[in-house]
This record gives sequence, structure tokens and C-alpha cells, in this order.
Amino acid sequence: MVLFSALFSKLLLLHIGLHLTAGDMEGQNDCLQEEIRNLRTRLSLLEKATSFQTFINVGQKYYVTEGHAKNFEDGLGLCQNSGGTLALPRNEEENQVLSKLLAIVKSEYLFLGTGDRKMESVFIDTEGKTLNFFKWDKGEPNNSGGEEDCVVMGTGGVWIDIPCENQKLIVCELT
Ligand SMILES: *[C@@H]1O[C@H](CO)[C@@H](O)[C@H](O)[C@H]1NC(C)=O
Ligand SMILES: [Ca+2]
Ligand SMILES: [Ca+2]
Repeated sequence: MVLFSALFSKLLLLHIGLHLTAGDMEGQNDCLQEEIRNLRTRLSLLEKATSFQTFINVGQKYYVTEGHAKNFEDGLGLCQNSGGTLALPRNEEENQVLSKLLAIVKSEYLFLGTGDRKMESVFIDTEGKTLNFFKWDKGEPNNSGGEEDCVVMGTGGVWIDIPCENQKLIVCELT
């Protein structure tokens, strides 16, 4: 009886042990699966970004361009077609990186994904949300002539409102 119960408890422990090991492996497997999914997502973003003539990375974001100048509306369409949106820095770091790209491609201005076409002086992003970060140049935005409802980044990373019909470098952001 004693022997039997000793054997039984040994078997029980072995059973629990095996069960735990299987559970552990299942947990590790889930982790690996998720890591693979994350890597796949990052890889396809990287592949997409590097297919552009010029790209630059900041955090989870890539700013990409083929070097074409277009008006704001055409730029919106171009970025939408490539699965992104018009570039719009959300903080100082992103603003600096985007201005670096501007310098790399030796352009003077690039269109940003914001404007105040809906309501004067209320700058919104392409999803209609108000902004939390701005980098206006001195005296901007001045809505010159009452017809400046789009925004470009100029040398040094400063923002300037200009007419939406002007043709400027189009940079998209991919996330
Ligand atoms: C307003 O801004 C434009 C650039 O968008 C600039 O060329 C113009 O000189 C400015 N006008 C005034 C009155 O500051
Ligand atoms: Ca305006
Ligand atoms: Ca202006």
C-alpha cells in the first residue's frame, strides 16, 4: 500500500511535470509566432519603404519620396495610392528627420499633410483631426491674399502656409 501510493505520487508528479513542460512549450511557441508576425510586418514595411528613390526612418515611421513635385490634391492621391499619407511630423524629432530628407533631395519645400481649407486657421490632418505639433516660420501662417490653405516645410524644417495649387515635392509617410 505504501509502495503503491509512493509510486502513484511519483506518477502524479511526472504527469504534472510533463503537463507543465508542454504548457511552457506552447507559451514559447505563441511568443515565437507573435515575434515572427511582428518581423514579417516590419519586413514588408521596410521592403515598401526601400522601393522608393529616397527614404528615411524615424521610430516606426518611414518618410519616402520619388522626388516628384505636385499640387496638394495630387500629392494626397499619390500617397494614398502607395498605401500611405502625406508626410506630417507629429513631434520635434520627426520634424528634424523630415527636414533632413528635404536637404538630402536638395529641394526647397515639401507639402505636409495638413491645411485649413475647411475652416480658416484651424489646421487639421488628412483624417480631420487637429494637430498637437506645429513648427511655423516667423510670421506664418499669414494666409497671404486670403488663399493659403496648405502647408509646406521649408529649409531648416519650418512650416509655411501657401496656396494648395502650388507644385511642391511630395513626400509620403508609411507606418
Ligand atoms: C506671407 O507668407 C508668404 C509665404 O507663404 C510670404 O511670401 C509673404 O511675404 C508673407 N506676407 C506677409 C505680409 O508677411
Ligand atoms: Ca488659410
Ligand atoms: Ca504664408
